[in-house]
Amino acid sequence: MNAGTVWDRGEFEAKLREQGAAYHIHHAFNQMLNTGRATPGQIRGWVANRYYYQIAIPIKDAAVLSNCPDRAVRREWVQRILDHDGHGDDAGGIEAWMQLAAAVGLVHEELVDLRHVIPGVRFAVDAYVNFARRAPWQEAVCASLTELFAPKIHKQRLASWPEHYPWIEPKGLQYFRNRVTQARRDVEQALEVTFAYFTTAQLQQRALGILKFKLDILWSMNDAMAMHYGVQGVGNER
Ligand code: AHQ
Repeated sequence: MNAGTVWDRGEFEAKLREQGAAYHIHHAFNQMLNTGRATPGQIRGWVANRYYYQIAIPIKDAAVLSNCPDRAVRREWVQRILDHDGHGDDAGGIEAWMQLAAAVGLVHEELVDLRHVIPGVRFAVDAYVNFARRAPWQEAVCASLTELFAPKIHKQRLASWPEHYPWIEPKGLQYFRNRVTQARRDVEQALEVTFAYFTTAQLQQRALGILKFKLDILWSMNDAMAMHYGVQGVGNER
């Protein structure tokens, strides 16, 4: 607890980064995926369920924009929507996720009709979108800071999937390649907003609680997928 004292930027960022211990890279389902123990069925289930998260991100980001009166912030934040929906010649991240789905053997129809999305994933994703709709826009920005930890998980997939899952066409992994740099850029803006808004000891504790909420969203998505598709391997230390 920082009862009374306000952390400076460095201390505050360090406290945010400490929360990485609860990031879903440590979840048994993700560890199974990234250590080559997943079956094609489990990988297809993960891709189909994470598609629901991916198509929710632009909706979530549009909710942030709709609550944000600051034009300078909106000018930067809007890039997130373009990254996913596409813009000009860039087909965008949702299209890249469709390439991933095709590469793991999902038929386009069964991906986009969401037939494989399990209740726990749907509820967790909807909780994130609804949070962004009703919370102060700065709190929704803070929630995106789970991306502090995202480059590592994308790089982990890029390093391990080709070796463990040679049956997945390499171009299917383009989404992960794109996100390594996009996540880093996203985090820069989200940290600036967070440092500028969460300026008291109490607000900084609120920021940690918001990040924990989003970490729990990602964690519970993996819990639901582990229950539904099974998970072989290590337990879930958190
Ligand atoms: O592909 C991901 C993505 O576009 C985003 C946007 C961001 C947000 O606004 O909350 N978070 C996020 C994440 C993506 N991929 C996840 C993964 O494990 O592939 C990680 C996730 C995140 O760390 O929040």
